[in-house]
Amino acid sequence: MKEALEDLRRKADGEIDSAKTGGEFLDIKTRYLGRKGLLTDLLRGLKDAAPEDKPLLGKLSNDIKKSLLEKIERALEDIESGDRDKALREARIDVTLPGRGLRYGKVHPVTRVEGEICDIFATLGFSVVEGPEVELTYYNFEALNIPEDHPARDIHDTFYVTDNIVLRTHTSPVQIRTMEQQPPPVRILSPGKVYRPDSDISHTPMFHQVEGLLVDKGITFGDLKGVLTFFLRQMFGSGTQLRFRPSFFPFTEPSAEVDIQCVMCKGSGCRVCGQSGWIEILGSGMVDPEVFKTVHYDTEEISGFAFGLGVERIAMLKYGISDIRLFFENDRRFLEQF
Ligand code: 2U9
Repeated sequence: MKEALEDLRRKADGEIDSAKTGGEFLDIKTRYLGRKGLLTDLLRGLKDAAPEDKPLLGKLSNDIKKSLLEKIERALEDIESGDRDKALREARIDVTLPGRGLRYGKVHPVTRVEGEICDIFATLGFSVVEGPEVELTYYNFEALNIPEDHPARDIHDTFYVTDNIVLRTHTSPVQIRTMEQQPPPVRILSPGKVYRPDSDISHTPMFHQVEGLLVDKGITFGDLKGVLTFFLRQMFGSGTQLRFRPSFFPFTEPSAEVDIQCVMCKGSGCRVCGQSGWIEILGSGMVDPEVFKTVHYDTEEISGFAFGLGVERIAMLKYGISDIRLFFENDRRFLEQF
């Protein structure tokens, strides 16, 4: 039996020496040391050995088992760490490579144009005020002399929250709230989001307005013309030609819409200006005395003018954008151009 054990050790050592892959080593382990393995088989014959040989044979078979196991485990560990080294070598990081460039965010074009508008009026002493976007119908309509049956109050033109609460359709309620709280003179600008149920190439259900209000003793239509001419020439260039057209708004009397000469064709007529050579840019007028009465301003003492403009419309003209919806799609290819 001793020879059989020594034989087995030699054979197994030989196989271990020539094995290469993890699979081959595992196969040797099963074949020699497994439950039905060659060494296990031999050990079954130990019970028939002479009693005086048993301790020696038992020790020898244990030594063989231990030595084979050690060799196989060490070989398997070497293979594993070799695989690890290879994987690490292949996944090597070159720390000298330049990093991927960071993509910086930028101010949204609408926010940028809104800021430019406010900056121009700030040079004329206007200060910015803000107010709620969810507004009472009193401030959005009644206080602005917009009658109960006016089409602007229709559910097709206004988002109603309840019968007397709306999403503001203009920023004018901010001016009413300001006048309620302070006596004249007033020289304010109210920029912000407004809401109207409209959606097409030139309308979105939410857009941005900037409105202005100037109230003092002796304010005339001449002041309105001077301030708006200054603003538009700052915004679109000192040579910009303007025209004031009579119009109507419930909250101003008289009222005027202001056109600038088309920024695309310089007045010769194109698709953008509908061949007229002019583009409507803002609405304005002298504040209607009815509006002053609701805030208890003395219409014998003071007068004022107001104006309103759509920020997206100005941004579209400034940057030559033909569809207002592009501002709100958050497509980086669009936004990165500004
Ligand atoms: C008070 C009194 C009067 C604000 C005004 C306009 C004319 C106007 C439009 C421009 C494009 C709205 O965004 S738009 O569709 N606005 O034409 N807005 S006068 O008049 C006021 C405001 C507040 C107390």
